[in-house]
Amino acid sequence: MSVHGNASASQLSVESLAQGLQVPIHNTMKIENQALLAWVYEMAQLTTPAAIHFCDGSETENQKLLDLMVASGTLKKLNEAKRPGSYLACSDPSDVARVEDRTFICSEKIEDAGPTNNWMAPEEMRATLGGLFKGCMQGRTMYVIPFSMGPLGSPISQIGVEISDSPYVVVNMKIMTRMGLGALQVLGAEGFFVKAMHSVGMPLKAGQKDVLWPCNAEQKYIVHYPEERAIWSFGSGYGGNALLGKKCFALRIASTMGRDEGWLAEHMLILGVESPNKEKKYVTAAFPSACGKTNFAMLIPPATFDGWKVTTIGDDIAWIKVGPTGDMRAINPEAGYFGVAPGTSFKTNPNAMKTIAKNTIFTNVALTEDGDVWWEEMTDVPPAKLTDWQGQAWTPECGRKSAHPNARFTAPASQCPSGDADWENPAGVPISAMLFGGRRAETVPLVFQTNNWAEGVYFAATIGSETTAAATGAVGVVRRDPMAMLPFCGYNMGDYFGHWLSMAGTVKALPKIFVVNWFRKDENGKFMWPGYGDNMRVLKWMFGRVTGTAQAQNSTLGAIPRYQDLDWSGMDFSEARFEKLTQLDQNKWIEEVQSHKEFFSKFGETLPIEFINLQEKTLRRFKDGATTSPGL
Ligand code: TSX
Ligand code: MN
Repeated sequence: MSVHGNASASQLSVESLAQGLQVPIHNTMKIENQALLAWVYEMAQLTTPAAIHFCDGSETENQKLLDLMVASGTLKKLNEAKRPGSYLACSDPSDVARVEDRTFICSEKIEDAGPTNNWMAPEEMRATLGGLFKGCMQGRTMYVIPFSMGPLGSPISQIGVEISDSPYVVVNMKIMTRMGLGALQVLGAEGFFVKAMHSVGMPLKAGQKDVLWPCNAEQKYIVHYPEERAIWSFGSGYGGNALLGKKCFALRIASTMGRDEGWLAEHMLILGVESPNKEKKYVTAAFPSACGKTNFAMLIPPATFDGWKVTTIGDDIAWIKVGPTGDMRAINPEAGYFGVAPGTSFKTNPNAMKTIAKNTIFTNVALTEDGDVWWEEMTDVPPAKLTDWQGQAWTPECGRKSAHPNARFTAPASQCPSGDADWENPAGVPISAMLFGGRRAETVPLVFQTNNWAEGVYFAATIGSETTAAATGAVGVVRRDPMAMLPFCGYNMGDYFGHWLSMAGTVKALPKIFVVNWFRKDENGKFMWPGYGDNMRVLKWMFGRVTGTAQAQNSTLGAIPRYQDLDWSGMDFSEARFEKLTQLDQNKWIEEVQSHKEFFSKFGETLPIEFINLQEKTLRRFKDGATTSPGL
């Protein structure tokens, strides 16, 4: 029987699927969406699972799956007194991070993927994946996971359905998205959904014993069909490779939807800043990896900032649409935090530590003797004995890291103490400012406000971080990461820059754009700015720029605060040091702007002409020794 035969003579249902496929279906429910049922039918025929489970998203279902994985050894239950409702998963050592070299954008035309994405012709990729997925769920349960990215029913939200053979994926999607019956209800009989197909790529022959972390060491593919709005992921069970609502959908597919429909899907945190007189402004911020996005999203102001509050909407992704009044409205499409554990501590991020105090899934961290978790820099003094992420005995003297550097926590956003009252507002929050920054030891000042939208977009497109020895061997080379979207833009980044510029034509109240750099170093190689909570001083200045109360001086780049423009309460930071932290070195900036041209050259024809003009104008200003810029 095929889905076009008997089953389609009448309406498809979960029961008719079970009948047609001759596969047991756990957890039957009424599903009206015929396109969904037909797709599940087709995918089950392709992958031949031993059973199908339609996820309802209930607490009962969640606990059953957690118990199942504890019984199989995939999860360890943590000490209920110390870390209630929490679990530890340790992955295969070959499956610990996103695989960018195995990530593909399979648009019909190669130009639509652009110079920064891997591309393969859709037909060719379909043939490859058809072979890999054939029978790949043998001996496993196929989970059908309906989810909403964004609050249920919000006009900014989108529905997806992930099919996966990993119960670990289900329990993570339960935290990271609005998963289950609620999403199905929003989908309804006719609704559109993004198809997200996932397999760990390790079928089990009859009688074959499973491993603790199934994956495919030889073959990994993270594939996007932007025109079809479809995702196919094979061979990995980890993070963004497997939790397809996050990077694959909410960034790569959604950025393409945004291009087509006039909105933005961005790799940005969203936070609220509230003043003592309860005035509130929302800002987004894009930083490349290892800049502390989650820390900034959950920032706690210095004790002397009486009445100032920072509240968290999200730490990773923002979907931004033009609101009814012409402002930019942002939602966090996620419902949880999938954060890097190492480096997270009560010193660096108390709000994150409280968020992960319970109901959290940890992946690749170390296990303490009393059944709790630990990772590097969580405490000043490491425990005397641990079991490391690979299950080996660990002591502080052993010379190895106890947690994998990319170890993660998956925790419900609802548990974040700094959570904004409107973090689930279906209308989103109005964005007044957008911040862009990277790790730059030199050249880039602590902060500047760009002169206008186009110049802001230009500088956002040139942000980046200096490489460390570990990454490339070459130290101090700037690796540019436009809008922190280099690995996450689902289409040609030249077109993406053009899309950003075009927002000026549709948004009445454009956010102010700021460039920040928390990582400038002095001649001794020491960080000049203490960062963390003290970044509130910069946030307060930006708040003032938005509300019209903060002063600045004009510079070659835009508006830069003078010493007296920042609130220094409770802090000892000399004016001379601030001058050094914000000064623009003419020669370094000539080099910097010249290197923008080189970077932009890779985008060829698709690069907006405005960028070329701005590059030339900015370079001219620095070469002329101008200390001001027009247009503010
Ligand atoms: O997250 C960071 N932020 C943003 C916080 C709101 N980090 C950690 C980055 C790696 C994930 C930072 N590191 C920040 C920062 O603002 N700044 C720095 C650099 C720095 C590191 C240590 C010190 C100071 C600055 N220590 C002392 O000053 C004692
Ligand atoms: Mn991210």
